Amino acid sequence: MTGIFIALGTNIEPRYEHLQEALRLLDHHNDISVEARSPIYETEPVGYTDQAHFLNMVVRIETSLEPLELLTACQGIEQQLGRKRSIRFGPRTIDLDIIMYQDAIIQTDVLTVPHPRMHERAFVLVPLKQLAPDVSVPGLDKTVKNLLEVCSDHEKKDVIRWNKTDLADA
Ligand code: PH2
Ligand code: MG
Ligand code: MG
Repeated sequence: MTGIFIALGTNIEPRYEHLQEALRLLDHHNDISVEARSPIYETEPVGYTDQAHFLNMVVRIETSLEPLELLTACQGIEQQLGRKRSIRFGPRTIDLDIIMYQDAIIQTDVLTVPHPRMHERAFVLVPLKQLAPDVSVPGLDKTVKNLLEVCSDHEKKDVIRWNKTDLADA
């Protein structure tokens, strides 16, 4: 069984609180339970680089929601946390991306699963590997571990374990 995985990212303070609140709202949703969570990582922004560092993590959930229903639930949580969509790939209070939904391969205007850029993003693969190193990514037929092996060292060094105690340095 592949599992259902959601990647979380935030780069607007208070970042840790945004992660906590998103996890709370996910788990309190009637049809979603958070089964496992990765450690938190502090990561260099990818894509649009002139922005603050992110905190990223991945969770494995169980849900009776279909993928598009799950997308709606995730967007609802993003909105509750006050997300405003302006710059593509730009700063965000919270981003919840469905990265895998069991063995599903989905391509619609609003949702692509597995996430189309997950295979090249160390900020997704590093936390995902903590939960599911040997899961094969649908459509790519490579495991998470394999994908991370071919990810550039440059990308990987930009993903660093973060602890709540690091808040003291902020
Ligand atoms: N999300 C993006 C764009 N760039 N970079 C990092 N490090 N982490 C993210 O979550 C992230 C990003 C678009 O969703
Ligand atoms: Mg995203
Ligand atoms: Mg998103």
